[in-house]
Amino acid sequence: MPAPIYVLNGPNLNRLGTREPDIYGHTTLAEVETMCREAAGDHPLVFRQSNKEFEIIEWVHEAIDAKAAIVINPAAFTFYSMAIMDALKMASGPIIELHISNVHKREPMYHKSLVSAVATAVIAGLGPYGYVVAIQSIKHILASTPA
Ligand code: DHK
Repeated sequence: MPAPIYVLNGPNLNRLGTREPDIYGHTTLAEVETMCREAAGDHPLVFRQSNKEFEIIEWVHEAIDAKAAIVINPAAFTFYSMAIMDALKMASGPIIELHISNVHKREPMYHKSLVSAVATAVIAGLGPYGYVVAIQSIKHILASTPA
């Protein structure tokens, strides 16, 4: 059984569906999780969200110990959490940084990600479908990486 893909979500993403729908749309986090599980197919998946930075860090450590791939939407932590960046630096597997919105089209405070420097790839602006692309990409990377 392959290591699960860890999909980790940061603060306020639990409010998807009603949170600034003009930016994030109307898809709820539960619906995003369903999309992720459908995209993962038989590949095991861990899907979590927290508003607490320390929890996300502990889940990154858990993924690292499982030698798992990580899809992470750090949300606002993207731009100032050196702690999450430092945790991700320890990962041996692929990391995809994901944003529902195109953060580069938004206010300047959304333009400098601390996570991008340690991510394998960045997906931003595809809406919730970006999670599907991220999981498909992780599966492709894992399939093309020698065991
Ligand atoms: C989600 C958030 O909560 C914001 O803080 C980020 C990201 C953008 C998103 O687009 O998924 O800046």
